[in-house]
Amino acid sequence: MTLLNNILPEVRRGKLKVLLREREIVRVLEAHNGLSGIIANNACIEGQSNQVPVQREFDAIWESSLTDSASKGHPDIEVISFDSRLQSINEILAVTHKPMIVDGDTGGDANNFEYMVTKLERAGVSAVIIEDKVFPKRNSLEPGVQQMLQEPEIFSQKIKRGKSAQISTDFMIIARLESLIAGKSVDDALFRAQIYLEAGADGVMIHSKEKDPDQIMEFAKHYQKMTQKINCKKPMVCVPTTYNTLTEDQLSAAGFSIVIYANHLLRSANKAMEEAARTILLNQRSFEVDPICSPVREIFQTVGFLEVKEKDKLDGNNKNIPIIIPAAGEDPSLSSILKGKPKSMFEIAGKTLLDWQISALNSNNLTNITVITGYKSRTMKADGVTFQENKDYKRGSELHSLMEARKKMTNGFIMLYSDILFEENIMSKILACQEDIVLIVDNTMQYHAPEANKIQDFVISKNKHLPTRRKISFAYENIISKIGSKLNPETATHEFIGLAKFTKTGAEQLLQTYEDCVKNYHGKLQEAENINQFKFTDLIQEMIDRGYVANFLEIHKGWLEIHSTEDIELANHFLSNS
Ligand code: SPV
Ligand code: MG
Repeated sequence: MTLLNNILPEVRRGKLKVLLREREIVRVLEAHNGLSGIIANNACIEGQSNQVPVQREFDAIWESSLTDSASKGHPDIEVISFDSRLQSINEILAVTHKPMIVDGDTGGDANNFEYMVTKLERAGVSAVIIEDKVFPKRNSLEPGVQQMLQEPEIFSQKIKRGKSAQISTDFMIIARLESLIAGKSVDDALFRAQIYLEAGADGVMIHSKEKDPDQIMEFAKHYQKMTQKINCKKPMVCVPTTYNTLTEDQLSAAGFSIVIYANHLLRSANKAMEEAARTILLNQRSFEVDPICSPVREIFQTVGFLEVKEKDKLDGNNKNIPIIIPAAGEDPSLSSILKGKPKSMFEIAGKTLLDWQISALNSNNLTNITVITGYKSRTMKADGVTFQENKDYKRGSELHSLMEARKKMTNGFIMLYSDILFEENIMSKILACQEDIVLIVDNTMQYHAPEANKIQDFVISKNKHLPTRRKISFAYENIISKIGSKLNPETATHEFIGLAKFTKTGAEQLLQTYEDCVKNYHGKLQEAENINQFKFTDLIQEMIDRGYVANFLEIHKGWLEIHSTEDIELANHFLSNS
């Protein structure tokens, strides 16, 4: 079941009347189960008409007695119970959002029909069509079958009872004229049509099994006159299964408001199934049948399995995804303030920088936090985190500290610089990203003069999108082409804030690239003079150069890097008031 087409019954029910007001002709396609329902609901073609782009789709769904019965392996003789029909109807309603017209066969007797009306109306069906034959009816298309018409008075009484049983004004009861099917005249059909309309029918359906549309067209012509005469303009429905050379435009011009393609999904599936079965028998393998089969993945797509997979992936990715905070280095630029403490232990507004980070993570249900320590390792304290020491922190960059926790990265992780404060919603935004590698970047850097002595990680986006207030950036544009602290700030589009997420695949790519660089490179690499100085941003640039895609998620506020006394003052001010 796909949740894409979710709609409440009362919202769907009224849609047919709206369509009848708005469209020249309402185009309806048969469905007999959930899958065919999704196909009827979602089928769409796009093209051009007089240089104007057009989109064409079906407006509504026909729940056919012929195809519902046939899909259950039964003949169309009212042998399938209404409960079983209702099950198919609900199956289709559950996965579609377009209005549905139900083929109600004869509707049973007046009492049966009242129950049918209330159940269909409550389910969200927009209309039921009942035919003026005697129960149990026989399908109309087969020649040589004896067709028993119902007395018009008895049938109109059933219509009246149905109309009085419905609650909403949305629901329609359409009377189906079987005169031509039973070998009677156009006049008989017209005579009955008038009686049924006067009994309260919301429209009529004229049926024929002839290839030649003459009788149907004649009926249509006289129907217009008759409805004018009795001042009762109600929609006319046709089912051009046999006279199918007429186009929708021709039918509309003849006065039809609804055209029903009544059995085509079942018939086409039946033909393909027969052929597939025979082809396998013939070849004793299924290879030859592939061209007439949808790929399994297409079915998965149709029924929402790929959507489920993505959601699982997202949940799985984010379910307590490990957070790794490399906090091993010393920051000599703030030594006078830090007074020998690691920066993470510096107190701002009554809490350490690390505790502020932990709170923002915990409020996003992220509790699997590893902090890589180095400088003054033993003074690092916080509840609810794992400390892991990088004894060799002095020899290398923050990247090598990060890699101390590589065992925790394999199923995906988030890397967070130890010196940034951020609002909780930034973390929820990155959690919602589906790309394999996502770096959070700020797009306001060009409004600030570069700070002296501050090392900033600049980013150039692939499309060099310079942010302006009105610009919308689309997901596919959010790709990093360059990253590094030595890029010219004037050509940079963003600044990396020190927060990045890797899925399982992203982490695999990162680790592979890192290991390859450590093993094979000793001299200068990206902006680093040697492998010891190889930074996180160098590794990302190396990955980009190797063809991996690093995406970015753009923000313009909600974070602060603690780098100077001004930053500390600012943070104190904001956090004291928060
Ligand atoms: C159906 O689709 O079940 C119909 C139309 O009633 S027909 O089969 O042409 O009678
Ligand atoms: Mg039928």
